[in-house]
Amino acid sequence: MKTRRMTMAQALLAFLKNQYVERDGSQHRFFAGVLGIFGHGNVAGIGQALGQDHELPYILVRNEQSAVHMATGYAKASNRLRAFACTSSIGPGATNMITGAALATINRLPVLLLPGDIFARRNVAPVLQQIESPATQDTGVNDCFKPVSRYWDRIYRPEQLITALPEVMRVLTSPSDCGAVTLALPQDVQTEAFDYPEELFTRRTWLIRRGAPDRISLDRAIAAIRSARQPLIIAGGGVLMSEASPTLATFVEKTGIPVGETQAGKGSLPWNHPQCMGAIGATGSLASNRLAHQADLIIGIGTRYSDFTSASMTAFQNPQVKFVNINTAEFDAYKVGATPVVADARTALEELTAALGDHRVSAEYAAQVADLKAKWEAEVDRLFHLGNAGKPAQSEVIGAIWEVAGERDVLLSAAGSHPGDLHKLWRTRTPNGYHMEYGYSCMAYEIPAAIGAKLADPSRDVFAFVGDGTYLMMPTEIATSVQEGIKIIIVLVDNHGFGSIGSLSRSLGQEGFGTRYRMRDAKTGQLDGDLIGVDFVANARSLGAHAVKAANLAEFKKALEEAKAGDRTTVVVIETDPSIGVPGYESWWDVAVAEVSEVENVRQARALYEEARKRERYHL
Ligand SMILES: Cc1ncc(C[n+]2csc(CCOP(=O)(O)OP(=O)(O)O)c2C)c(N)n1
Ligand SMILES: [Mg+2]
Repeated sequence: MKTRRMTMAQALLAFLKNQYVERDGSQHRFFAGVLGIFGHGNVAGIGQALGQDHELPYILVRNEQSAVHMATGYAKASNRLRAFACTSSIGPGATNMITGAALATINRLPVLLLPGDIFARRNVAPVLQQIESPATQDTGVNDCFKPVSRYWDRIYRPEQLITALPEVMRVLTSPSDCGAVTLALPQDVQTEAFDYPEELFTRRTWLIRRGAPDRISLDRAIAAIRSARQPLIIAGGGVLMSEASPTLATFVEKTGIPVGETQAGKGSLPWNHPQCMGAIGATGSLASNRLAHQADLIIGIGTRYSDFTSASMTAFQNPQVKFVNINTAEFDAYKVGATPVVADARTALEELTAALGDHRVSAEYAAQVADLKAKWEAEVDRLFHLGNAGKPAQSEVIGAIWEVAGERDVLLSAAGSHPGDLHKLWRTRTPNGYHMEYGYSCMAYEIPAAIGAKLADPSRDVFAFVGDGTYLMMPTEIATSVQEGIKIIIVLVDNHGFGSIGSLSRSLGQEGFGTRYRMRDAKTGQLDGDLIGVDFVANARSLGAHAVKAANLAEFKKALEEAKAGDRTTVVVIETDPSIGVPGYESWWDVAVAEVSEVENVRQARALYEEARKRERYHL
């Protein structure tokens, strides 16, 4: 057997750069590079290997958590066909990645995490940053990655890499098991040499399967669709990951079945497609939510049925409602007592289209769908142009971005009050033009993920929509975007605190306690003094961005146009009036209210809550 003598870290990178994927006949390299920060736990191993071979580019970031977000944003924008690896030192560098790992796994997106680990040799323990256990020497902080990873391994001996790496690739390229993969790399083992088989470094291509549905499941799905009077499709992220948008459009044009979109599935159809009813669920449109309430058949495609999608199990009120779920993951296909169709979205839709022939929904149902669509678009137009005197409403800010954004531009966000507003209002023009991380809804995803999305497709402008809270949590990857010359456009909506959690708190009778960015008042002892008033423009400039504050919508649009025309990362700050929210549309989200309280408002909120919960249903 021909072998090559290399350190474990050198062998790992030599393997990664030779991994390719194939879907629909085209092949390309899977790993775009390595993101990270060096410390004593990886500098001599992975750091040395990256330094001597530059084939896989290395990007130095500011925070390990944001390295993972950047990688995840990249993978999402690449429909899981490409990924990054992330390297960290041991201890805090490693544990900084745990939030990112959870986010990637929840969203079923591939990232490879390579945290450094304590000495396998043990004789010098406890080493710097080692957590000790009196019960065992076989534990460390990297064990915390286990519940947030789809595959987890620790490489105690250099040869263990040979059997671990195929598992790593199987999971990262799996349409059903995809998520974060963690290989914990003890700092001494990274540097140890071994005679690796040459075969480990030959080019290997992983087929991204398009699984076909089995005949019996498909027949049952066809029968369910044929007998349904008011069917509704829920398009989830799986539609986009499968690149099934054109197939879905053909299917719904032929059958007339309307489509509601989840956060991850938004943009499955262009906004102005006649069957596109917009967002569904707790942050859904009136059109989708009305149709969901009455539907006798829900066809869930690539959806996890999160509580935002099911409106905490209140969305589907027809006593006869049935479900058909098309999903690559058996786990999701079986949810809500559905007829499971375990298959790739595009393949299943092609087969359904062929099998259904000229089957169409009734003229009466088609008329209701068209009417709801027209009313909903009029509502979006209204919210885009409220003509609010004083500070603009957030819906007007969204409208202004939409009017400036080009056909293929990307709107990206994750947490705050705007994900709900954007889910309802953003008019997605092209697949992947709406990039919302709403599995983990993690503040601080936005800026690094926007860099990742831009890296995935530099031909599209990426607008990262962030609240003042999110910005203050992690603005620092702006420096990375400047370092790499990767332009992103950051829209910073300043409403002086947590608009989202503030209004949630008020709806629970709690008066927004602890959600405003105000000084502690000496008299009251509470955070109800003057506004803190952070200078966001100065902050963004200090990190290297071009930054402006817009006083009104006209200035805001001008600043966005300049940002689009320019080549520098730009932050555009605008203050909004938090008192003008986007309404809810016959939907609900279950957040439990205190059962007993001294406060009358809380008691009232609890009474309403108990009433609303009565609509929650089991679908078995
Ligand atoms: C990392 C993280 N911490 C806490 C939360 C809970 N949370 C959701 S939205 C929000 C407030 C966000 O404030 P901001 O970015 O200003 O947006 P706004 O709500 O004002 O629109 C918080 C604290 C979260 N989603 N992520
Ligand atoms: Mg805010």
